[in-house]
Amino acid sequence: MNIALTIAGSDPTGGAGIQADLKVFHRFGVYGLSALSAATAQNTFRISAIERIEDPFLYEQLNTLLTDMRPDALKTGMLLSTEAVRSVAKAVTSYSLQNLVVDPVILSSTGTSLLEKKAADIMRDELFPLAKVVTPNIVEASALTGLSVSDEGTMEQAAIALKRFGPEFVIITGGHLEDETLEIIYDGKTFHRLRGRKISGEFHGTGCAFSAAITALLAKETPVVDAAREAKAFVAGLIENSLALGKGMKLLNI
Ligand code: PXL
Repeated sequence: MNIALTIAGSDPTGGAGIQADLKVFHRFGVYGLSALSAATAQNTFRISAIERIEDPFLYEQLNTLLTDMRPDALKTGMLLSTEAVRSVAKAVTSYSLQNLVVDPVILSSTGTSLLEKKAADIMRDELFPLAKVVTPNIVEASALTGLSVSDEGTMEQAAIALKRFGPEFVIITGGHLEDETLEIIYDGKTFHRLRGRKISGEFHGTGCAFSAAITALLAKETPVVDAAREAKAFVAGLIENSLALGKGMKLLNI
């Protein structure tokens, strides 16, 4: 059985974070491993507190897992701190891990910071070079490049800028654009564009589900562009079937 690893924060709603990633891996028939990088207290409308996983406990989790099992692909979500970013880079390098998907989670959908400012720069400079795929949304792409990313042209500019940091593929997700959804995939030579119909509403965890689906598909040796296309269709299905279980954002029915 193929194995995927998520290194991410806990989201008690199950809509995002490590819980969502594991559910997505399961849906794709991939065995899910997980290492916790932070914990949040949250519901569907707010994050009330964040707890750190103090260094070196994240590395301890990774080292112990990886001396035993080898994931075919892995992803990062909320990492919170510089120390966590560096622990992931160290594990990926020490164990020569392949198929790293970096979802540079910077802000929650409710606006809480999930990555310290300095850690965002370190992630871009030290983790992006090790990545097969990075999946910033337009807000994250803006923070990581200093560009104001808001349309197809600026998404392309940001993809070119982020490719220079060394990932094999940059996928900028544009679910937050005005009237359509657009993902731009860039491999340093060619742009691929995935367009979709925008479904109105506030959905929690779409970025996590998208990057987790790509990770699961990479674990099964799917090529990146095919994986992105399939992941997008998967997330669109989750959005269509989303659940209003709480008082705030809708939860994906993973
Ligand atoms: O959707 C980004 C995200 C990732 N990881 C955790 C989160 C959130 C958003 O709330 O809580 C743990």
